[in-house]
Amino acid sequence: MKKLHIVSNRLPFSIVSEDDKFLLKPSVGGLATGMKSVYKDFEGRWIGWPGIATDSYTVDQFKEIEGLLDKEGCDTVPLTADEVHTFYEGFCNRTIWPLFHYFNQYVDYSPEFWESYVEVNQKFADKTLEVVEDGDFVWVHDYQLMLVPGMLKAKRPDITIGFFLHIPFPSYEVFRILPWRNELLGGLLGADLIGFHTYDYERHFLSSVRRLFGYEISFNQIHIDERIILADAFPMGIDYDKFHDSAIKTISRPMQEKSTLHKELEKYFLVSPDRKLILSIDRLDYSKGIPNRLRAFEKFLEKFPEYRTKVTLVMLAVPSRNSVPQYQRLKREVDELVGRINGLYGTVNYAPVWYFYRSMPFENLVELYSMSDVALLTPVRDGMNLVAKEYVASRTNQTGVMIISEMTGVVKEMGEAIVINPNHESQVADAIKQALEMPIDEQRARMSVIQKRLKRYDVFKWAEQFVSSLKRIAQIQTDFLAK
Ligand code: ADQ
Repeated sequence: MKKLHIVSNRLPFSIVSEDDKFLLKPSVGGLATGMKSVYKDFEGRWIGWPGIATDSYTVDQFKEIEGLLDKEGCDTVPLTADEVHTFYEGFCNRTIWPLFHYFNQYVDYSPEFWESYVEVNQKFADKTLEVVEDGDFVWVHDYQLMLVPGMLKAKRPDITIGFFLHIPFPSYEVFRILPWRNELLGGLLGADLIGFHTYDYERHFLSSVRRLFGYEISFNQIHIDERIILADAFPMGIDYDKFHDSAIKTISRPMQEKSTLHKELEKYFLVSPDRKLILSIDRLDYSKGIPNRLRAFEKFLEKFPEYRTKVTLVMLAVPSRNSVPQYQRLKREVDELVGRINGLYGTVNYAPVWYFYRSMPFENLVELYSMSDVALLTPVRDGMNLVAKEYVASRTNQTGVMIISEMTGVVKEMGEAIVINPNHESQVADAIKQALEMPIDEQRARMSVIQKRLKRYDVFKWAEQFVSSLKRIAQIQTDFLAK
């Protein structure tokens, strides 16, 4: 039987040590959920990095960790602390991430970062080559591993390779800035199927292929000698039922069983029943437009004083990439803005912004989603944005209003939301007022349409459709060669 193997930067487990023993903690992220449904069916392996540097452990300790992962169907790509610095923090997060999110001014073009990217991608490819057998399928994920498809294809033309990019593919005028653009594109073209969240990213990619390499492209197929490569859009979904069912449980739980957070939120509404909550949740990343959002909320309080003391912005930011200077600066900027708004508009028993700089357990996330009247998501650039989908899935009574940036991938599936330009502060301020005043019937009419759409195309469907396209391209290729 042909197998399907997954290759991603991170394995779907993190390593924890307890009483001198190592334990694996499964990841609960969207990718892990979606992938588990496909790779178990195909008896494949998951190849990736376990998130720890080899030099922090003894040889025996690392072997023990590899053994644990092996039992879970995972093959480990070991990385040293130096490689984590130059490959992951370097080329991935200081070169590709800012460039692909249109933050030109943040891009670091250090050649040593690039060299490390090539070496580490080769490590991932070599580990995958140890695992694959004749005619297997391999699904490579994301911007950390764009050279892997080319490295695999060069050694094993018989395998069928899929690649999915979780971040935007920028327009050609931005992509061309990168000194190693041809190498990256060449690496991607080792794949037989290249997937993006949206048709726009696919179009940008095809345009770069045409302009840089001049290959023949018909519709979404690229022809290179005897090969046919397919580019397509697969908007990633979430585990809709998991969020929806948890939200139902959360709401129906008796008071004594409610979490501390839930009780605190209920107290907030007790003070005055016409109080409203606006929610925002993201990693603390400059692509997420957090300062813009705070400035727009400040503008809203300034423009519409009747809402002061009545509306609170609950802002959750997960610490992210702390070693990169731009992230440290962003953290300071956000701290200052929150301080300024709370200083200006706060009272003894009212804080306009509740700011949490930490990760939250799943249960609390669902509580916040189900208790917030408005979700305010203002990325200046975002491949998809799963938070928007999680909010929608958690609205069990179909009320709630989504304000979403037009620069996200998810906006394509949310025409019924209030769509804003995140750089237009007064437009966002007006959108907040519109959301707070939207009649319940209108909220329900809009929300129910989005819910139906997201329930139908969940993360399982997403994975299933990618894999069936991968099989289809393998067949198209075989038929083409047989002619
Ligand atoms: P991210 O940039 O990480 O993902 P997103 O899609 O919003 O962005 O996913 C974030 C996830 O983290 C969500 O599932 C959310 O619930 C969780 N999360 C956020 N804040 C949290 C907190 N404080 N506590 C706990 N959990 C929290 C990248 C791309 C996106 C793309 C995804 C998937 O940048 O554009 O949607 O991959 O392809």
